Parts: sequence; structure tokens; C-alpha cells
Amino acid sequence: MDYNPEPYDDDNIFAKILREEIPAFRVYEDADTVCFMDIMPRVDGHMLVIPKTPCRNVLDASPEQLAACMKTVQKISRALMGAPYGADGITLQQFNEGDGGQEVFHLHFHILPRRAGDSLRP
Ligand code: IU
Repeated sequence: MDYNPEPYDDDNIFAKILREEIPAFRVYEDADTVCFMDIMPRVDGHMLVIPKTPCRNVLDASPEQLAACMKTVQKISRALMGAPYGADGITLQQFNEGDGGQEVFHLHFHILPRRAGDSLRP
């Protein structure tokens, strides 16, 4: 089945964060991606990784955008597992389209550092 996404909306909140029109606590940045703290963390240390180029979600992404995001996701996740943060595990989440749970329509990956026995806040 064909996927015919809505056009990318340049006014979405993550596009504004990329343009630094609204603030975000950035923890990492490279040529292709930015990682920043989620404003409504579902666990302590909840972060988001986004591509710098326009992209609605995974369904809409190029292989290069996916590769760049996953490279950053892995880098940050490995760092969180190490000292000093010392997470016990990492949950990754990613949502596509409204019915798939997506609220902000710029591709993003949730990094949720986990502690033994914790649970995700709603
Ligand atoms: P989504 O369901 O994967 O699209 O969730 C969007 C996430 O973006 C959600 O976890 C929000 O807390 C988060 N967020 C943010 O970090 N900063 C913002 O200004 C807004 C949403 I609006």
C-alpha cells in the first residue's frame, strides 16, 4: 500500500527548536542530528534525537536520515549506560502518524534510560 504523508509542516515545534526559535536543552549535536531533553520526561533522562533536515517520520525518512539518527541514538545510549549516569537499560520508542501515537510531526526517536524496577510515567 502506498504511503502518502501530509506535507512536512515547517512550523512544527521541533523545526522551531532546530531554528532556535524556541529553547531546548541540547545534550548533543553533530552535522546531521540534534539530541535534546524531552520537555515532559516519562523517565528521568528522557531525550529525543531528531534529524536536522525536514522529515515527518520513519515512513517518510531517507536511509541517510535513518542512519544518522540511529548513529546518534546508539552513541547517546551507550554513553547513558556508562559512568557516570550508569543506566541499567535503555528503552527506545518511536511513533508514526497520529494513530501510531505521533504528536510532533518531525522524525524523532525517544531514548528512555531505565533503572532496575522503574516504570514509564504516562
Ligand atoms: P510523540 O508522541 O513521539 O510525537 O511525542 C512527542 C514528544 O515531544 C513528547 O514526548 C513530548 O513531551 C515532547 N515535546 C518536547 O520535548 N518539547 C516540546 O516543546 C513539545 C513536545 I510540544
